[in-house]
Amino acid sequence: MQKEPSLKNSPTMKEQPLIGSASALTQRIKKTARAVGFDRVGITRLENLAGGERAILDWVRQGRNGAMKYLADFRERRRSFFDKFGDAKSIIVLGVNYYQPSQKNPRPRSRPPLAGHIARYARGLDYHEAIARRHKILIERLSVFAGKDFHAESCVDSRPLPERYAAFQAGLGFVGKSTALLSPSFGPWLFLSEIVTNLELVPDSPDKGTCGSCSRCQKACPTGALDRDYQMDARLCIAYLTIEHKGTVPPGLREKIGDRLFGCDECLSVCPYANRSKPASWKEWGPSQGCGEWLDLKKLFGISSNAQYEKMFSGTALLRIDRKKMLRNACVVLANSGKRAALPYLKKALSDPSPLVREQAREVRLKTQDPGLKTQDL
Ligand code: B12
Ligand code: SF4
Ligand code: SF4
Repeated sequence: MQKEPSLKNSPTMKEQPLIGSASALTQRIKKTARAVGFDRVGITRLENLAGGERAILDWVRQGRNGAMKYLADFRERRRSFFDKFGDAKSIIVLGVNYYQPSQKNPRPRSRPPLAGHIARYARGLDYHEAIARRHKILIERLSVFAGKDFHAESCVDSRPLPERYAAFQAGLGFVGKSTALLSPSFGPWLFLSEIVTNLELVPDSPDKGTCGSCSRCQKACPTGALDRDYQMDARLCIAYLTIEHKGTVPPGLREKIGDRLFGCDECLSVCPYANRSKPASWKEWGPSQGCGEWLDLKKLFGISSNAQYEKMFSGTALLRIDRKKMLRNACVVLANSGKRAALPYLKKALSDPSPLVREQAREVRLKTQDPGLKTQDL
């Protein structure tokens, strides 16, 4: 497990400011980023993002963003971010491997009898926080040698940047038909983030990889969300339905969610590039951190308030949603389990304080794996 670097270990001010070419500065930045713990680092220029920005606008025009308003507002958010920044020139694109092998038979984290599956990216600690902490260290270190006018902004997920496109341009990998950025070294299991800066750096070349004739992800997607090459309809994606979607899960999609309680990894797991995975080195994604692969649905129904939910999942990405959305998802997974043991929890959900949970419990129907179970049992 890699030791987390600290500000204390950073180079001292005794170190001389670098006087040299953009190429030497670029190399030094890359070396520093690797020392801070980033598995992949590449450089692109602001003007190289135009293709990715157009793709987002076009995608939103087709309504494929569903209710994700922050993507509908992309153009305005981008303008405001870069106007405020002023002289942005280069983008340092960083990749962090988050792959953890599925635990075979761990105790006490084995699969509970009524369990919901958590996508790999959310099993450890919240990646936004973990990556932002390392960005802070990296920016501090860069400011020692990058010159007195150095200016940088940290971007993890929420800034108006097409992160996959930026990573493709910076040579970290290529965008597959699943829409994921596939790294030749780590497959699809890379978190992406960027440091936007006013430094003149030497850009890398875009990655040349392709999917070829493969279409495994499109065939494996349970809901048909990958209906076009390199583009998804987010309204159908289980990651969207379990995290971003606000109402009850529409019939027809509910059943396809299966046991997925938070996010979905199907299109990533079937990808041939997934075989390139290596266990992550950041302790934040280690097996002793976060919530792990399975959540006990019975325990979820014991959470009576948002405050209790926040306390239970503090520091994890599960706080991207609140208690009511988590219990909505749990109702869907319970119903999909088709198990008689699910009934008491669905009955409890019918009188939950949240209208969303009550509504979802009413809408779901237990699958009839057990011939004795009838809809009226609810
Ligand atoms: C909104 C969003 C979602 C939405 C929509 C996803 C989507 N495919 O658009 C939902 C909620 C469904 C989602 C799901 C997931 N997400 Co998400 N998401 C984002 C977010 C915030 C914005 C993405 C966006 O703008 N989408 C709009 C589309 C149009 O843009 P795009 O996918 O970025 O790129 C398109 C174009 O640029 C163009 N393109 C780019 N390069 C190239 C090259 C060529 C040759 C071509 C033809 C096209 C092309 O095609 C791409 C696909 O349409 C980003 C962070 C960010 N700021 O970028 C994270 C991000 C994309 N998500 C991420 C992750 C981890 C996930 C999940 C794996 C989580 C999970 N397990 O449940 C799933 C993966 C599902 C999937 N197959 O994409 C990572 C992806 C890392 C990686 N290695 O790819 C990101 C980058 C977050 C991060 N900081 O690491 N996500
Ligand atoms: S994350 Fe799941 S639902 Fe979404 S596109 Fe991939 S396989 Fe389909
Ligand atoms: S599964 Fe095949 S088509 Fe899909 S992203 Fe991976 S290589 Fe590309």
